[in-house]
Amino acid sequence: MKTVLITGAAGGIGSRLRQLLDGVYPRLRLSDIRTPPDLAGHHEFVQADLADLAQVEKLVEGVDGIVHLGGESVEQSWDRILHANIIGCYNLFEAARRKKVQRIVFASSNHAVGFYPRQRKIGTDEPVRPDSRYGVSKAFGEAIGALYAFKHGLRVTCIRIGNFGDAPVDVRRLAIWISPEDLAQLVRIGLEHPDLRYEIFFGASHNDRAWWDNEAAYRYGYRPTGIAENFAATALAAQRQLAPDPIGDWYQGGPFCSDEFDFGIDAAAT
Ligand code: 15L
Repeated sequence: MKTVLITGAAGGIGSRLRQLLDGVYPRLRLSDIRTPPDLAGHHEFVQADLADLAQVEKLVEGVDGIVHLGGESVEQSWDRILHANIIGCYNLFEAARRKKVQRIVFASSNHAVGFYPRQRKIGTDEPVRPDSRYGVSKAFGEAIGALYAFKHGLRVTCIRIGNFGDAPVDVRRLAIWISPEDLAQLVRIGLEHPDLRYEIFFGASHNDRAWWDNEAAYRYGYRPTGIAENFAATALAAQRQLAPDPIGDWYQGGPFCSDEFDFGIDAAAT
């Protein structure tokens, strides 16, 4: 990989990843709909709206690999999700095909499978169970990734990011936390591993309370260094201050599941 593009480079994850990948690849091209305030002078920055295919084609020209973080990062109206996460994601893959980009790492989310109960351990071969319009857009991204991998020969990695941050801060996040360094490690597997065609990984650190079997990532050499249990005392104390959320506390997606939930509380047993 000589030139790597990061979309969504102004966001929380994008800002950390561009620091962690600085110097790993000869050139980083950064993009977002808005200019990051802390842009380092030696990086190329291209402002682009991913919903405009012509802009995206220009953006990916000359790029070897893409880390696609761009789009809405939480639940939003259908209109906003459609624009940024559905049309934007399609344009990204289609422009990459046209401009012969070799690899895409797609930032999927745990919300693609948020409606699995916490008591059930799942692998990446279970059907999706999105918990929001946002989660549906992530399942769409995984599906379009498979299409472009198997029909057009791109190498695609979808990372179902759990909760990204320096530490897990409550019970849910003790199970799904990923440190910035561990996410960077997974991204590098996606950009570099020679055998990879299409894979879905869970974006999680070494979490003893995990609800996910991340065997696929381990098979490709992932060795997380973040250990959630090191933060357990603080996270459990913080959890005691939170109001109970019977639906959100039952399902893996947490508040994304209880938000707009009108199915009846008895439904929360499957
Ligand atoms: C996500 O997908 C979001 O982008 C992030 O803001 C968090 O809400 C995270 O999931 C989570 O589930 O905690």
